[in-house]
Amino acid sequence: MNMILKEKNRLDQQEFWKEEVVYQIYPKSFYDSDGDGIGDIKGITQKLDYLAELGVTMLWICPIFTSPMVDNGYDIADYKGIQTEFGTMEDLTELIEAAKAKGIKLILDLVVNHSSDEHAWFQAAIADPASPYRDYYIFKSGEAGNPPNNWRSIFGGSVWEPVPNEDNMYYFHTFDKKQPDLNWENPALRQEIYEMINWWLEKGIAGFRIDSITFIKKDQDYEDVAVDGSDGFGSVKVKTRNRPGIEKFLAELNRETFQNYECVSVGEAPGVPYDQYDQYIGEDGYFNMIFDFHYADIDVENGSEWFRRTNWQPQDLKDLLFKSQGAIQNSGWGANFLENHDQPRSLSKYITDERYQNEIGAKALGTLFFFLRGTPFIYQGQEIGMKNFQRETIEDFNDVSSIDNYHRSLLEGYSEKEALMFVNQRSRDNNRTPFPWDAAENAGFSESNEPWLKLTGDQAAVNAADQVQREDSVFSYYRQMIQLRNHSAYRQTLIYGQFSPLKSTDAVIAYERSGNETLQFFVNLSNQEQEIETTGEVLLNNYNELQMQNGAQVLQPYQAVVIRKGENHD
Ligand code: TEU
Repeated sequence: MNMILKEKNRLDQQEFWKEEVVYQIYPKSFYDSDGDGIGDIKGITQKLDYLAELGVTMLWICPIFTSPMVDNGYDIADYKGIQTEFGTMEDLTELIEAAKAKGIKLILDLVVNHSSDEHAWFQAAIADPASPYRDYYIFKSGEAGNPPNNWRSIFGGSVWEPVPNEDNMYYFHTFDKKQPDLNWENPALRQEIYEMINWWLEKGIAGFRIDSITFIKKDQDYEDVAVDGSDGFGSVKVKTRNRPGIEKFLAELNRETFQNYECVSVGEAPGVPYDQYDQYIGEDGYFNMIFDFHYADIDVENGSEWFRRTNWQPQDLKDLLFKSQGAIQNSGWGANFLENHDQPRSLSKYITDERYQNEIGAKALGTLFFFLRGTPFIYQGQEIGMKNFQRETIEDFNDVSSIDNYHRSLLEGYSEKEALMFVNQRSRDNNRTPFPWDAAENAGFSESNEPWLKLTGDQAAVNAADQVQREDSVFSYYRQMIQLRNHSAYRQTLIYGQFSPLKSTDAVIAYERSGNETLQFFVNLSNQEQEIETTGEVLLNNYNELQMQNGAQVLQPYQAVVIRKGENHD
């Protein structure tokens, strides 16, 4: 009984961050305002009308801080500086103000598992082993001429990099060698991080998405792990992702920063089992919400190894999605997404029949994720139905992990053609291509004809200018979904209503939200007709009609509908 009461209280509890619709911007690829081929902060400010028209209420901007850009800004050299190619602090202040005037808040990306090796702390740490900054990072001696252990970094190769000009000495990096991990065991380092976070919050940003935060605690034994690939290494995740002891760091982080502000904290938290969601997003959780990757990585066995592909079926996605929603609802609040800057395009990933990797498919997927319980996150380009590209050579890729996965695939015995196929399917560059604003040769992204990354090339078919003015476009459908969630009579139900799964055929994902209304959602994830059982008013439909055949309602291939059952009276 107590449990149920607690649940009810949680559901009723209104919070500004539960009501937002977030739009994720990859600044390098959004809009280039100064013609250097690279998107920038002013470019975002100039496109605020587009975002306001879509109806989003919050922007998450991927890292814009001073960086050598080895991992496109996830390698920070100065946490309080702005990368020159993105603009200046004044540009950011101007963006915060201009967005605020349109009712749009801003959150930034907080990357504190690691810094860049060009950060002043790391430079001091390697210049002098006696420096107080030495202990801001993780240094260890090698074993008989080998690195301290056999852990494989997320971007390939050993996690250990020899320290220049020192004998048998290595530093630790979970990701690229230019991203040395910060040593969270050191209280002085932790205090510097908290001070920096508070400094940003004082500047008027609405909060943070917190990068790779489940990696901050490393098993202190640093022992070898089981080898799991032909490269002779074992995944670093085994000993560094969501490990015992992390709870102390995360609770302290929250206590020293987020908790003291009217702000939102969204943790990137792959690897957290559902029975620990209470600690992460429960009443006294470390974060307001977290991203759950259990279903995002359905097509590959392990998020960072793209050659291990799965043969998933819609029923698997349904099971994972329902499990995820159940766990989140039991504990707190979720951050729902189809895409982000690390994932391929959802149309290419989740719609297995290529003929439906079109506007029908994009709207079906939109319906599937947007009305789940939690705050929806839309990734730039998803709202116009962008798809993956096909590159002919590995030379055309920029992303560090694409290049690593290509070589790892070859090492595992796949041919060059197969390796390229894996990378084309999963490359993080798929979602990082310059945004197609119109049908021009450079897609209106930049005055430069040489953007930093090749376009997808299909801007004639998929571009914002066309999408915005066409009533039946994916953009218009997203706008309708946002209107329905945030500005209609169903707002209370769509934001705060209870989630429950509905029974359906294997290929249909069906669920219900109930608050002061009851709404039902049906999404056919197959190219076959599917019968569903429902009655009520159709509020949203990616086809012109919902057909009846032999007394039953039948969804067409990849059809999605939202049905209003009616009002609830207590
Ligand atoms: O990604 C962290 C990370 O672990 C992801 O690779 C995650 O495992 C995967 O998305 C789950 O499928 C973050 C950033 O999002 C990424 O862009 C950075 O490259 C990385 O951290 C390093 O900062």
